[in-house]
Amino acid sequence: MKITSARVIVCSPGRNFVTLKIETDEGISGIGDATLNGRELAVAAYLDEHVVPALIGRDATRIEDTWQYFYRGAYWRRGPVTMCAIAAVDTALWDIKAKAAGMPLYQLLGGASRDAVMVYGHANGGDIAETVDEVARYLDLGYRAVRAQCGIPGLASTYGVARDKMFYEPADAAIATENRWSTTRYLDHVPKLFDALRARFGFEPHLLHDVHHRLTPIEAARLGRSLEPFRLFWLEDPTPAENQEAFRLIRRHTVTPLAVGEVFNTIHDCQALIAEQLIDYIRTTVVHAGGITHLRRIAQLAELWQVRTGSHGATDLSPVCMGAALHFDLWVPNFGIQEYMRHTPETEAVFPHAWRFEAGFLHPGDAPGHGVGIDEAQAARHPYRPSALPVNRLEDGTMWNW
Ligand code: KDG
Ligand code: MG
Repeated sequence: MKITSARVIVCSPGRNFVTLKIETDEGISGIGDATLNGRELAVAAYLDEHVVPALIGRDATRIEDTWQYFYRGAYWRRGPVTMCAIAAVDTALWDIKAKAAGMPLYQLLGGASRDAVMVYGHANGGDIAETVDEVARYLDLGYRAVRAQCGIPGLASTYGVARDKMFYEPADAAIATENRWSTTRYLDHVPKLFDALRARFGFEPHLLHDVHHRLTPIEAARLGRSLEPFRLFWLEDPTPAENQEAFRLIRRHTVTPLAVGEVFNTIHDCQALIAEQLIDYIRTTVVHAGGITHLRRIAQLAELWQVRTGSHGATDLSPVCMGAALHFDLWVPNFGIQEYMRHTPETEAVFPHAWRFEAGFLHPGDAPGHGVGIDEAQAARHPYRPSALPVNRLEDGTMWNW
């Protein structure tokens, strides 16, 4: 089966998405997500200039060889732009192979390891009372696991707290908006939030929290310890993880489970964290970590060390990534949880999909392939809009991590 065309489709149905569509001489086509939030056109250009010309005429069934070709062949290994481009090719080729086999992708991977995939939703509010009410809303929708983020007294805005509750979109301006941050205010406030949540809902629902890379290792250790009475499912990205050794310090001080990896793009980024059992959940996902082919390697390394998967699934990961991730999740033996942020109705119209939500779980559906399509006429109605993620400064103006 030969690849006859490969096209990059950029659209913005409420937010930007980059999609690669690969067509073959047997009339079977597949799509892959290549969205890198705030840097979308860099990946689109990488695909157009350096990947698409080399795809034409290749055997669409040689997924592993194609992965190696673009990884080793670039010479400049790793990095988010390269790995997103490789992921898009890889996802589209798995989609094609599964369609050719007449199977849902999870069957090709080895079949279902569970009935459905537990997901967590995002509850957030300007203050504790509002966040508690939002968690209640998610529990009413059937969620078993909810991430809770809350405004911090004295800070005008903070990560994870949205104007539009169901469809949080942080990349909201062509030039990055500037937020202000105070670790002191944050560290004092977060335990109060989880105290209130456990008082209202007890210990049955899983509760999660994302620190979004904002603490130093010792501050992260303090937060982890102060949250222990509230038994979080996980504490995410407590400190920037390019310094993997930092997690040894955090681990020495707390048994709060840790989740890391949404900004990682290869197995090398997480190798020490996994092999030293410094984390409990690895958050790499299909689009940012080289597609199904590479994510499978990461998950299998993690399985050796009893680290479970918890793939990133924010709104900037398109429904195409979500569909592929759900097939992966249904199969992967060491599955933990899947993040699920709902997409807007405009996005859903562009990307019709087979997956379904029921009682806090998602199932990828049984359509052949990954079960997500693209309506190109709908996509054309939503042209690209420049939009950047915010930046963050300390109260004295020092640049900080957003
Ligand atoms: O593009 C950045 C977002 O994907 C990120 O801010 C979301 O941290 C995030 C999460 O856990 O969903
Ligand atoms: Mg996160």
